[in-house]
Amino acid sequence: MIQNWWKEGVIYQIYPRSFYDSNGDGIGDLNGIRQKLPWLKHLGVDIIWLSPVYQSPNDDNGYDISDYYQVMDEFGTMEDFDRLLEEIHGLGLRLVMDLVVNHTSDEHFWFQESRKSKDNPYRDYYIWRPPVNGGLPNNWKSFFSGDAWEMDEATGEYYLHLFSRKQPDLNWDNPKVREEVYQLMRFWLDKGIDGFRMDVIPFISKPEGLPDKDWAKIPDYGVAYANGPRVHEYIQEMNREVIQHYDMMTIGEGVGISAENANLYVGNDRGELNMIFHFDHMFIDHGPNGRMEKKKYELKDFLEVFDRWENALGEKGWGSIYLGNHDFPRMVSRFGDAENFWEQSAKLLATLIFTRKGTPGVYQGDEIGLTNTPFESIEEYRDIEILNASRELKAKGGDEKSFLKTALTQARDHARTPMQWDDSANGGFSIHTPWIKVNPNYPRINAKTQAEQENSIFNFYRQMIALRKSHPAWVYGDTEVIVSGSDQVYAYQRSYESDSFLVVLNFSSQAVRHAISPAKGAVMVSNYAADSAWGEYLQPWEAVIIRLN
Ligand code: ISL
Ligand code: CA
Repeated sequence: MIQNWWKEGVIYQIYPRSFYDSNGDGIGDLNGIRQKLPWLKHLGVDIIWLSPVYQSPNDDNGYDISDYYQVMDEFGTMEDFDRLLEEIHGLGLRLVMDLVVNHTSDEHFWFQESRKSKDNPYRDYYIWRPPVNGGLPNNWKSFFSGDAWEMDEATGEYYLHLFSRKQPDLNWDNPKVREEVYQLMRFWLDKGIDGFRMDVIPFISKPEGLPDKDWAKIPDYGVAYANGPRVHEYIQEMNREVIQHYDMMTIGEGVGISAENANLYVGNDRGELNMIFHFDHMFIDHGPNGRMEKKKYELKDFLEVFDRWENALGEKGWGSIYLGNHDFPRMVSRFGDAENFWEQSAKLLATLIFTRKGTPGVYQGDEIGLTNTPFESIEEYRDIEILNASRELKAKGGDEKSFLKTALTQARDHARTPMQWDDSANGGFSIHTPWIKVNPNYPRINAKTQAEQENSIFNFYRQMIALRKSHPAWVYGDTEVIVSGSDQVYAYQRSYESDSFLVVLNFSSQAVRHAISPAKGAVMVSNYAADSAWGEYLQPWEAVIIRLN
């Protein structure tokens, strides 16, 4: 397997609004990130993925960009950005920016022009359609509730928006749009950034004629909009025009990409992307209408995703392994047992992330075991997705109580509460009241305490990252699944040349007798004390790594 820095590195995602506020306005910023770089260096990660910091009216927290060449005022200046990049590189780290080009903000100059008249030179930068029989052009729905079309009075036509009405979709069939995108990519790459995470990149090509969707047959919105007819043509063109001219990493947000078609995007013979973040495990509890239609699932179905994807990518593709980002509740609350086995389950999930094949991704705060926040009312939420859904529910007269209860485990805002740095006011995130509620557990769960305690989740992450770097088996080794299909135990082996390691995980809050008996081998890592680890029974959420030779 070809060796690359983006296979060997560990990604750390920063959500800038919530990382660290350096100037006391309650909003995280670029200088705040710069001040906290030693934290990332100490943790041992290599690649920072920065959620959008471009100019934006923040309808969707920066995923609605009004100027790709400016930094958001609230986050600082271009000088602050340049200095941040310089210090990141000075520490031997890399910076990957978010590329959000399926849509812009409606406040972007292109859209402001586009909406003026049907013959404006920017008209075809977006997707406009006249009413059909006095109504909507088709039955497409928005991720953020309601229809994907908005009527614009100036010209009496609708524009398409797969996300909010303040996020009009760009028309990628227009070569001028593609050239604009390549130009802005070069602008940031020429500054020296090391790559892009590409927001909903499988959505950029829309089918000819925009036919209605057969919603009854579509498992989720991602599948509905992904993999349009010209998506590969466009990504290959982007690769020829931009990507191949830089030593950079590309990671697509793979909403709607399945294991079966993944290598069309990431196969090393395709000239497209290095890897994608797929969602098969992240959407596992979502119904056809999304996260608020919460679905039960079994552990074996969750774990099977990891095996299936690794097999599908094979030698040609490359994967990513992550359990949380800014769009999902906290991983330990979701996949672990934050109430009863917070520390053990957070460590077990980390073990999975760092020992499977694929580039590991850590979402800010997961390294200290941040949990979901007990939001008390809809007023405490900030995210457009949940606020729109709540408005829609109220209009339909739905059950608000049960909606709020579901939101406690499903809302995106759980990932967006401020990073908890210490036990001072606001978790040490800001001297000002933050833009979003701080999790009240910050006196107990915070970075300072985590760094001080020898056996903390944070120090376990450090240990796992160091381990991953100490043996090529963790990056390039093959995986052999030893135990799967169980509702508790999962075990696999990673091997490379003469190295071989066994990973055993008890994904449950009950002790379980196991039948795994390596002929020989020494415990290298465990999330239990040496005298209680790796006995006849696996302890609740026990994670153990055994060196086999
Ligand atoms: O969170 C979701 C809706 O329930 C996801 O489906 C999400 O919208 C999807 O993964 C796309 O996410 C990305 O693009 C969105 C933005 O809101 C997300 O934050 C971003 O990660 C629109 O730009
Ligand atoms: Ca600030």
